[in-house]
Amino acid sequence: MSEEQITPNNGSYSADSIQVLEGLEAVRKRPAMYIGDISVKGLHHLVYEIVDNSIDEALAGYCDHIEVIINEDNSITVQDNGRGIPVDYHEKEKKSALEVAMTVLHAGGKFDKGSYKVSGGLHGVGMSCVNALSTHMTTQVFRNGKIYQQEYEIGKPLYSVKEVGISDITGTRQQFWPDDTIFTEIVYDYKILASRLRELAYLNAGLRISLTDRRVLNEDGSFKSEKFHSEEGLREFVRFIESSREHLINDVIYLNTEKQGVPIEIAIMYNTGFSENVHSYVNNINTIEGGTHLAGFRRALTRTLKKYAEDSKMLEKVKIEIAGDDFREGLTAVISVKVAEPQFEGQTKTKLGNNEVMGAVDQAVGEVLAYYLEEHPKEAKTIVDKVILAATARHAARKAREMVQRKSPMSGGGLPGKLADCSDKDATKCELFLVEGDSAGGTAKQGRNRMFQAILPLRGKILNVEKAMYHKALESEEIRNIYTALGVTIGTEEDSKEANIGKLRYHKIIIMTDADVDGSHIDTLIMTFFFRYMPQIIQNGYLYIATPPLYLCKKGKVEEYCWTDAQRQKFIDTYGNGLENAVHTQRYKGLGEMNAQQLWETTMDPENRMLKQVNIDNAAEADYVFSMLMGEDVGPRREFIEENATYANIDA
Ligand code: 0RA
Repeated sequence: MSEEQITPNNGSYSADSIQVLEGLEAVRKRPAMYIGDISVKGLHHLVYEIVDNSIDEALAGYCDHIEVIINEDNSITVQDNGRGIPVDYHEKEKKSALEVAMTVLHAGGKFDKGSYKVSGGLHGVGMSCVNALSTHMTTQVFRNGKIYQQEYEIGKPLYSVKEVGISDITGTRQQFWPDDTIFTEIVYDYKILASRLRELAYLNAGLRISLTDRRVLNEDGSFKSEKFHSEEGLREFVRFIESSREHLINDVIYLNTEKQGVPIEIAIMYNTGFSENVHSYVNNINTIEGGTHLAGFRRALTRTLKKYAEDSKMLEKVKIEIAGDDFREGLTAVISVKVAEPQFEGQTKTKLGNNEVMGAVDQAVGEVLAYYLEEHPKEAKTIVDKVILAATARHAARKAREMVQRKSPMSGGGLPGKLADCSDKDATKCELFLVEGDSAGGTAKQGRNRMFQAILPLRGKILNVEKAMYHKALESEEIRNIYTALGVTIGTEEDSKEANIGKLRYHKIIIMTDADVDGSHIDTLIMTFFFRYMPQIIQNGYLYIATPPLYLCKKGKVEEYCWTDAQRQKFIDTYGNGLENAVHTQRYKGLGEMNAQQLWETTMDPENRMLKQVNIDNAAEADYVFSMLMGEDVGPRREFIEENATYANIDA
């Protein structure tokens, strides 16, 4: 189809139209520039772009319900009960406001000056991008008692906005079909959408969001569906994250205010654990690299607690220096600020740069925390006691850390004896396999390509860092071996968890364990370790999980590895005949049952292997999941494992 033919408004081929088409072409030529990537992430990002517009309408006070539907054909419908996108005809533009919003890049808000537009996905590129990346899109606006409609193909209107009916509701309804010539994956994942929508519901108290999956029927004939709604906002969010942890104090310290024009909402809890888990958001975007809002929060927390402890003479008998870190052991908090013109910096563009926000957050937290401590002397004492304990433990940890650092390759102490290193020294090419058990480790050492693959066998289960104090973790030999093999120093006093990523000796760290329950447990322990101690490794996409096959199927000369029961059944259906089939399939219960050649072919050879990259879509939810998996409560853990296990049940 030529561009002339689909020019809207009966072929009045204006300069505006050409610009529009060029804009949409740019999006299709470099989609990743606009939506991050063209894989699963980008695919789901399309939904967030559309939902964000409805959230803006909610923040403006005109919308309290957003409905998201995954349709049978993997298209997405988003409907809100806001005012509806304006449809007035623009004399100058020669088209309706709706058409401008749907076809002109960055149009969102152009015709909406006075309003407070702060929401917006990571890339904040608006509905026209989604439109450009969809084979088809239909927009309906419910407004003025009428239903208006326009449809598009790869961003180009099929007709001018028209009335298609009457209605007494208001709102906007969008349906789009992602373009499979753009995206490498076009099947929506319910869990990914649910996780983000749940987060959005917590971040926007009072807003009702529903998600329905029309591809999945419940037993009663209804569609799989969930409703997300939080009246208490961040207070409930922080309780959700903390639900598997033992609380140090029962209260949530909470503030919801505006300072220097910056709306600030913060919820704080303390638990009896040892890690700091602060999740920060700017305009509903998770700022995983932190920034000025986080800095202001930390500054106020340290100053206020320190002053309270000094004024109440609790520090008099304490001989050691108390550092910023000590105030944040066992701290879980969610910080959400709304910034009119956010400046995002950092590697992933999720670090807030606006300086004015630091002072605003500092002031807000200082005031509320000081008031809380004065009003709650019992809780205040409990917190300060924990801070003192943390400082004491930190001194012990420093000794342990110095021991590790003495042994690190940087200081000439050499690599762990169990490590079989690779010969290449270029970290971007090198891989480190963390292998369950000495025996599988031995096989991996024989099977590997020693140019770029290093092997570190781990003895059984590594320490559960979720339950251990920092210096205890550093005393564990397995954990020290991982640190020294990676080549990273363990960090400085102020920011002891920040590994020195620049010194990392491998850019692929691959966890290789048996495909059974114990193996999954070890995967989780190692992931927990990285998530808590070196999150940058996950954020940079350096952490992977190997997937060894479950079966080797043989019939005559034909040999096939199978990763699932379905693949095995297919082999039997193709090559088998009757009952003897089970003699032809060899089940691998562990890595150790494969010889070096088999392990290389199936699990280690970059040409054939399938690696799962570990990434954090939603850090707050990951925080909850890790504490739940590693915590005391059996119920939620079993439920989670039953719902998420992917290995065949080989222990049965
Ligand atoms: C601009 C102005 C008005 C509403 C909207 C935008 C709007 C956009 C979207 C996108 C998805 N849902 C939406 N809901 C509303 C208000 C115009 C008025 O009535 O004064």
